[in-house]
Amino acid sequence: MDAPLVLTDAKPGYRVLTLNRPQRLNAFTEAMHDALDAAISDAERDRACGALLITGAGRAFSSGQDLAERIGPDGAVIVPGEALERYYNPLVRKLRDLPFPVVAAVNGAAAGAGCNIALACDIVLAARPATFTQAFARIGLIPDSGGTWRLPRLVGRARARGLALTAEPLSAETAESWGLIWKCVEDNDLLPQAHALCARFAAAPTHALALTKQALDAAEENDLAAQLDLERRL
Ligand code: T3D
Repeated sequence: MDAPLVLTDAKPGYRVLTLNRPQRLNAFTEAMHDALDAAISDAERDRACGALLITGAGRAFSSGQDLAERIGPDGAVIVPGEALERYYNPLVRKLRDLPFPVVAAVNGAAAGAGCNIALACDIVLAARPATFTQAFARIGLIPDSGGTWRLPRLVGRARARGLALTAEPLSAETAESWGLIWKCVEDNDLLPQAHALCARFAAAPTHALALTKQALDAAEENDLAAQLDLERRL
């Protein structure tokens, strides 16, 4: 029997989802998208779930879209126009809308959509050897999965352009110093720290954390007056 494409582990108060195609650096296939979507929906339905931890099996977090799935019979690369709307965009929206915090434990390379999915999580912890790469420019694409929206907001115009236009990998240490991620930690500390955070969130008032996520997301668009109103309302 084939191994599950996403491993689910239910811990007290939170769930761990592990992208599980290590031989392809956890590249996303349509089947892995379906498995991840189902696992996230299960977590969302579980009233006892107060946080989600997402990580990758093996030496990478995710290398983005599985490029082998995009090679047509004549060897040409096909990028179906609907792929983003069908898989990546719903995933990003779903992560943002979850009513509890999502922690990404980036254990190794996070490239292409794999990078932007990690950055769509609420808290990004990365192991020191991890890298963040907007790999798109190398293969004639533009950053997707929210990259063009999120990067300038996280690291500013100059760094966003540098990352997106050069497709150079960024070390976890620099990612932390630029404010792209929450923390870079030693390799051995990554999962223990990610679990500790999720356990802390699971013990916290979940609804308040959900509304905090909502307010911080709205702040990306609101002026101060609108944000003060929103804070009062929430
Ligand atoms: O079509 C749509 O749906 C549009 C959406 C697009 C979203 C995207 O994500 S586009 C961007 C796709 N991703 C990339 O372009 C990244 C490709 N991978 C890499 O640049 C490198 O693999 C890494 C920097 C991530 C890691 O490099 P390294 O040297 O540590 O590992 P490697 O040797 O390159 O990879 C190991 C194996 O994984 C290798 O296979 P092999 O030779 O052992 O049989 C490699 O081909 C495979 N692999 C890595 N990434 C992918 C992949 N196979 C398929 N798709 C991948 N994305």
